[in-house]
Amino acid sequence: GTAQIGVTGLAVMGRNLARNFARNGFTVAVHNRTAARTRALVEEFGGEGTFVAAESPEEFVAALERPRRLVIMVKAGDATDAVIEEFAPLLEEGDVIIDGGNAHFADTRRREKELRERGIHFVGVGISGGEEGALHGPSIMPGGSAESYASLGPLLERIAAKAPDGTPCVTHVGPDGAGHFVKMVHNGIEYADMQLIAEAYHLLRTVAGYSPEQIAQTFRTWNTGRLDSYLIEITAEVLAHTDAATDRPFVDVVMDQAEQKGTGRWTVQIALDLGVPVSGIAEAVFARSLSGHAELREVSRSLPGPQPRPLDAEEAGRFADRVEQALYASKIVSYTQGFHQVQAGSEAYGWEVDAGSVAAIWRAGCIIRAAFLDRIRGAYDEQRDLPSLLADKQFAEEIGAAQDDWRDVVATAARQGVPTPGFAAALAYYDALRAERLPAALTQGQRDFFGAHTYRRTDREGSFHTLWGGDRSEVTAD
Ligand code: 2AM
Repeated sequence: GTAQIGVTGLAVMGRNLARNFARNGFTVAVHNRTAARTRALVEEFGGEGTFVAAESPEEFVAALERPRRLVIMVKAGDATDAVIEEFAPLLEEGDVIIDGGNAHFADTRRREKELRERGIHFVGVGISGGEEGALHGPSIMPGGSAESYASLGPLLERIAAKAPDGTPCVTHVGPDGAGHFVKMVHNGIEYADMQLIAEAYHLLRTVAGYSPEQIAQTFRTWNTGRLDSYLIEITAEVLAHTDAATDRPFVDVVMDQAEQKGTGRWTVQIALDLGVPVSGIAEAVFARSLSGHAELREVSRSLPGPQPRPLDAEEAGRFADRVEQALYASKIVSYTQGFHQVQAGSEAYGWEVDAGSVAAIWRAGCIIRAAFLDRIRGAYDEQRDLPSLLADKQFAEEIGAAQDDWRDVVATAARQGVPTPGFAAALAYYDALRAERLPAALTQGQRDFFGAHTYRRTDREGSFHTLWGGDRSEVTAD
């Protein structure tokens, strides 16, 4: 065969990815279970490059040069396993199967191991950027063996988004499931970013008394500063949009029940397993879930609370500035938590993920792309084993400078009855980390009291237990 890459599964993501490869000069074999989609792709977009349309799996495999590189773009889950089982028997040693779906990294680890035992490389690739990204340049997070990356990397570098400094937004994240893990955390951070922006909007609307159009303008201004990001930019677009049918702000006619597909939930589930405090991401997932409980909200609507009193124009302007500080500080915390999870996953699975490279490939192409990520990359460049983003001097200084306003915003929100779980959780994380002593000491005492779970002391090595039911003397445990 002559095709350097093949794509099977030609729904919109697969089709756009295939077109991206073709537009970058690669010969692309294309295949789909239902051949009509394959024909439609070549008919509509054949002029963009060189496609080899294959009607059967055998034809598809035969169209690929060796070692074969075969990208699967089907719905994550059983379909992925079905397609792997369809193609794996047709492949030879050294060939590479690439899963570009949103697989759970544990599935990717299982598939990688099974296929490795059959001599086939399996690369789970996180791809972010949606349909547009797939076509014009996504952020690409490949796992799998270093050997497979040597064969695949040069192709991915061509189709990936380019960061402002020109570097492609793709790197070999680490072995087996590392790519899908990092993509999962990316989505978790995305949930947190979106929740924080939503809280900022809610505060500007209720406390500052701004209209959606005024808030759109505020976000546009913020987008020229340190919050410069894709999500802030599209938020302004959404807020400025008017519903054609009612002539009302679009945001006022949309049902206020947020949905989710699952990657945010996975991030939190895995964080719980790894013992990583990703409280901001968790609050974002719970906020979506709470919004969807219509009956619960209905029966709670009459519960008492303060009536927010809108501020005058000058006060509102000052408040908006404080919200910007709160949003930025909370965002630093979200990324601190997300990168903690990346590093914890890397340690648990022996991936040796380079956090700075992860920040670097999120600078363009993906949903959380932001000027901010170049600063995170810089922090890790300066200190490769940075234990926490908050340990970086610049971020520590910035969050310190924001903290007064941040506290004021959280306090105002509580007083006026505006829910800000993201801002508040981020601030609690910050203060817990700062604390000289935490009440965890008391928790340990309680655990020892009711369950003889023992405790350690600040002044001596070892584990201890107090005879709470007896004379309350202390004994050495273990
Ligand atoms: P289809 O066009 O034949 O439905 C997204 O659903 C893409 O994945 C589609 O291209 C779809 O093919 C393909 N797909 C879904 N489930 C599949 C399966 N079990 N086997 C092969 N292709 C599948």
